[in-house]
Amino acid sequence: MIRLVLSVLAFLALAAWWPGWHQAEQPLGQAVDPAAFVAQTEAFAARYQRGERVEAPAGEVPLLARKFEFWPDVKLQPDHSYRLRIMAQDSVHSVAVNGVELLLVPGFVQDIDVSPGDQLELRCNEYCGLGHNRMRLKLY
Ligand SMILES: [Cu+2]
Repeated sequence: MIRLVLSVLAFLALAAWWPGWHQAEQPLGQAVDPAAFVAQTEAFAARYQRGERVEAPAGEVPLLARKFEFWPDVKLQPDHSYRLRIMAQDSVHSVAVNGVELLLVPGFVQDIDVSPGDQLELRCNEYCGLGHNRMRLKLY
């Protein structure tokens, strides 16, 4: 009997210790009203559109990840810092930049702070369809 108890305890101890069992769920970011965030991003893009690109003033920049682009096509000023606020619009994507990768899910906004000198090409690392490989955005 004692052996059975000990082996059950050993099993439970191993299970508790085993990597992955207690891994925190990947944070999804801040829950938002998706339609409101899309509207906010569209308003931002319309306001700062300069020719082909959107020239963002320093501060917060809302972005949408969707098949197969990060939108709008923002151009950051090289001597300013920004907080990118990104939400997936149509399906699950991800954003990888500067060695950080965040999962993007519709309805949740992920924040990424970027500074001058960072290597700033956003890319999606979550396969999202045939145009997935094109899903990149150079920010500066
Ligand atoms: Cu993708």
